[in-house]
Amino acid sequence: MDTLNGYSRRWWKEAVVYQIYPRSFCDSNGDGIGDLRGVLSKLEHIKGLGVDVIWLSPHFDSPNADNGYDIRDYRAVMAEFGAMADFDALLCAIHTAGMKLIIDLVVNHSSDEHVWFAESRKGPDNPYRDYYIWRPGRGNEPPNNWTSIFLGPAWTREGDDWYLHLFASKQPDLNWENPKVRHEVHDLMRFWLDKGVDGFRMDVIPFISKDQEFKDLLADQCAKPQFAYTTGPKLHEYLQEMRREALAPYDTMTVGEAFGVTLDQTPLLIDERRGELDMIFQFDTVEIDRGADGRWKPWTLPELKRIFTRHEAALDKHCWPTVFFSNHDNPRVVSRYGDDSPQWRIKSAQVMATLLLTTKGTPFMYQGDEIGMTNFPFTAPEQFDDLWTKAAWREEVESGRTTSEAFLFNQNKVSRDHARTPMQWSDAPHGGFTSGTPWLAVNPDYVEVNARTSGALYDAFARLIALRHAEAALVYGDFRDRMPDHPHLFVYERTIDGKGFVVALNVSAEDQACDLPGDVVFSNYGDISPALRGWEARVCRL
Ligand code: TEU
Ligand code: CA
Repeated sequence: MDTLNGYSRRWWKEAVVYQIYPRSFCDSNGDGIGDLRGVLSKLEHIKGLGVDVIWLSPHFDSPNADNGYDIRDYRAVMAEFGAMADFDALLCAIHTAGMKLIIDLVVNHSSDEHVWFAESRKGPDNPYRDYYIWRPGRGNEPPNNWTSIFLGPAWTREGDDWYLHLFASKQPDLNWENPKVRHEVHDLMRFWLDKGVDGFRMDVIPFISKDQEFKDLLADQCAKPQFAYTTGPKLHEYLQEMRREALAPYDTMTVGEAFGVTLDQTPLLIDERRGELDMIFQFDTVEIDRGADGRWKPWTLPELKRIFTRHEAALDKHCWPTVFFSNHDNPRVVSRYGDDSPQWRIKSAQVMATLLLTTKGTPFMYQGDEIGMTNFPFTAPEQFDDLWTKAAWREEVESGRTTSEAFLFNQNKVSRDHARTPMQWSDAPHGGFTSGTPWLAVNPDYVEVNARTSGALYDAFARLIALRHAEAALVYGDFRDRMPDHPHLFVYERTIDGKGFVVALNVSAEDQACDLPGDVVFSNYGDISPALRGWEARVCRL
């Protein structure tokens, strides 16, 4: 097998992935909702970055309790997004443009409006009863103390029994213990693979196996139950079966959303000799600003840098990491890790782009990163769409435990809706996203922040992606942090047998002295100075 620096060479290790949240990307018909024709109309914008793979967030028929992460029919396209013919046309155009498409596999749970659940809830004798997880309560109390990630009990009562939902009550968990359920999943995977999709991003996949004892969470597990929900006894058996039964005949890439998986557990999911997943998303970079209670907390650069060193040490050459700072569940990169003031917005977003694209692991960028979109300035609870935020409002504010000011302060830091406001294509009304009324308000900064004003950032992405594609050391090279304790500089090497690059990032607005080689292959400043200037990014050949 072809190897480089001890790694097996794979197309998905060398790829850069661009995530689309279709609802908010581009609306082609003026109904205020992004759609597949809209995506098709913007393929040149994506292709121009040089990305290799598009990941499409759920495009399936759904009542949208959680914007498509609650699927009613796994084989149908969401009506607002178009028809199957639009999906086929999009897939064909993506392949013609030399890119690949991965889709979202959301099979820990379905919608409660899925026909399986409509049957299942009819009663204990229904043939679909065992497609979901029903248990008797403890008197009038739920079967155990498990809580939903979206707050409140993870069980809802219907008749004498309760059904399990680790997310919203409209997202009942599928019963993977039932072989019929597993066959259904393999079957629907083959349905999309036979159409030609190139793989899957798997939603909360480590939650699929449940310990059948359904024991109570211990007191110290309750604040972050995700770490308990990923330890089901048959997880690895199910993933190996999925690889054999569904994926094996196809040339795919898979990436599991590993919410609640520790770094120690990671090789069990991605070691290539085990035949489970190709990659997972590890949550440490995006949880750097979350406290033990899940609320926002300040973070420091040395903490962020340590994550990269930890990954390098924990994952051997049979494992392949991912890098991401954004997705549809997170605030905007530039507001969170950079400086979204007019003076530094582009430069600091370029620094984060440089980190994303020159460190170890397959990089995942999210729509709007390339134009430096910022967090939305939320001022009132009615502005939020996310069901999680609405649940938090009820649980925290309506109960009197938190003031609305404190709630808004925190949500302005952490809300998932920051990522979900529509793409800002131009300074036309609603940022050029729609000719109608957008389903979620466009960020009011669209006049200054849009695809037309942010070319310098888009170009930096394109140059960095081209560089990564040209230089094997930026993909397969070892990672070494040169100054782990420096509070403002992130300076690291990417080398194979001592040859490669040093990347220097100034994560501050002030000049920072730094000794670097003179052979500069990327810079976000027009000239080279002895010190690194505010939010300067430089890549030098060693
Ligand atoms: O996310 C899992 C999930 O729990 C995240 O929302 C996580 O809590 C958050 O990123 C922490 O900051 C997946 C999807 O990505 C999300 O959009 C869905 O709402 C959820 O599963 C349920 O399907
Ligand atoms: Ca539309």
